[in-house]
Amino acid sequence: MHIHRFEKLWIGLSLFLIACFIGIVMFGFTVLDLKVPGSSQTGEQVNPMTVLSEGPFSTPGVRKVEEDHYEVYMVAQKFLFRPGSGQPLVLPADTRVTFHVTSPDVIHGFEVVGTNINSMAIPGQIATFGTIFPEPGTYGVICHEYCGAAHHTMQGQIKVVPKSEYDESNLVTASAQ
Ligand SMILES: [Cu+2]
Repeated sequence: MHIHRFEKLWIGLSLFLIACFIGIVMFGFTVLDLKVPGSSQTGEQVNPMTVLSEGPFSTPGVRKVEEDHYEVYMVAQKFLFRPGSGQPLVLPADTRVTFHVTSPDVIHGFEVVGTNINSMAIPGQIATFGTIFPEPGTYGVICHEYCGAAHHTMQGQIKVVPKSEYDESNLVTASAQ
């Protein structure tokens, strides 16, 4: 059977591209040890039916882990972020912050505009990631996964204040867990 040489060329290029894609994925999983969201080694699991009534997500907010390290337990739910909607979530600048985000209802998005913070909030799973806000300022938070009729209203704010002005009296105390 005669195959035109251009056709051979394109078949060859296609196979090469497919081999590259598979190679990159294999490289990521083996050498770089990347994980997909939701694999049991990475994401912590949580029961979406009880997440609002027990555990740290029943009292969402900011907790102090140690000096210069805070963590935020955040619930993304129809159609608000707790904390973040209504009143801004206040965090200190130039300080390590670890976010734990989950959803009790449907899939939501959690994006802090102007930063590289961009995660999904999946019922039953806890998305955990760390960041540092270098400068004081106000950041918008939006949901970027369509989650229902009022999805377009689902937004919040993060207010980053200088470390010296950070008021620790609003922290969620460990005993409230
Ligand atoms: Cu949403």
